[in-house]
Amino acid sequence: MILHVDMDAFFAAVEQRDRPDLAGKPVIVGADPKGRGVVSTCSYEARRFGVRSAMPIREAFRRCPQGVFLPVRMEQYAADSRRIMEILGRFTPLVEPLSIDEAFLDVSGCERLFGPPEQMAQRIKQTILEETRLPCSVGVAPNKFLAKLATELGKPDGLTVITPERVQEVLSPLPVERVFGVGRRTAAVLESLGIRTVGELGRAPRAALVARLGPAAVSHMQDLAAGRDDRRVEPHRSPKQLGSERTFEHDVSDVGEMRRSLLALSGDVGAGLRRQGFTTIAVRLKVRTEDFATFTRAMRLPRETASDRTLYRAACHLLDASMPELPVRLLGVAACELRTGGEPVQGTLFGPPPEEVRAARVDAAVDSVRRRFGTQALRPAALVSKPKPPKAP
Ligand code: TTP
Ligand code: MG
Repeated sequence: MILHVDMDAFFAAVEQRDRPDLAGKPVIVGADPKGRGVVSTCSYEARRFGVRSAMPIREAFRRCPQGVFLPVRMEQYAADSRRIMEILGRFTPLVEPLSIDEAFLDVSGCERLFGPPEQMAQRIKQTILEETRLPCSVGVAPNKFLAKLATELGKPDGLTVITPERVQEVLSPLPVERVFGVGRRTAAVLESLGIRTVGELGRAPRAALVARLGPAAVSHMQDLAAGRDDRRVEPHRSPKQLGSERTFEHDVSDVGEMRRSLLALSGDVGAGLRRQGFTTIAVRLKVRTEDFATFTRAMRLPRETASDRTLYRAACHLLDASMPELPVRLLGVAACELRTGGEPVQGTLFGPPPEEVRAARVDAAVDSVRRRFGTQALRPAALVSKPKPPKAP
């Protein structure tokens, strides 16, 4: 049996816990409501007004002007996340964190210690609530896909069990979009074939689907539609990527300004990699243009790196190679193929080239200054804003 745990309205719930006056109120966490960023998440009270994650924050303000808008306090959420993952680890070592607020647990064989899975799920919910004062939802099912689905069906504050006998009964009536990997475009193709529910998808003749969607996608979808999913819980999987992105105050057409932004973003990503002991072998650039069209471009690097400068160079290269339609609204840089336990960069005969060694030394020095004096203490000169020209006498 697999158990899936996902915190309810995570960032917003942390804010409501830390400020009891916000309990029961529409709380929206994200960017400045007058600015150009997006909603990270919102409380269930705000969801009644149609506010959703990733919605432009101004749209959220239009839908819910009485909402309480708060900035993201990532360090606090990360601290709560660590506590939650630690609690889960007391129940089984087979915990696979999926994101900051969600994890799979393989609970096969835990019955002797914690009773049947449903009882264990109840204890997990209760322990998390007692120790962090945050609500979560739990799903219990024979595999990952169904466990995550069970969590979603029960939200918020849910505990949903899908037993093997109930799989078809639960799956059949659901819209096809609930199947992982079926996005809007695939759903439209399926609809044109008269397929709207998971049950219809499971029964549809394979050949007709393959002609429109290709064999790999169809096998995947029909497996899930039948409730088949044999992915294991992988406890020691490291995160796949680490990125940073920024929405500009004003749409930007100036390439110099875009590069300065890439320099800052690469610095964030590099510092994050080094802090967590990762390197990356690939870099991805994300660009969102004025009309909200979003695209990404990635490249592999000749060798693993955690250096700001190497990340920055790759990001610039990707920007030059894919000059987007201007103006640009958002830029993001991500290290997208992380490695752990990489060799420390050394100047050996067959080691990395001298400029990489120098860059690593600079990064290490910068990191140690920032640890002592804060992240703003040292920045590339290009990012230090010029002093305002003196006023005319
Ligand atoms: P989710 O678990 O997707 O959402 P949630 O916990 O806020 O709400 P629920 O699970 O009850 O539906 O994401 C976890 C956190 O990740 C969320 O609190 C904020 C952050 N997040 C973003 O910053 N941007 C996003 O687009 C999404 C989906 C989440
Ligand atoms: Mg959640």
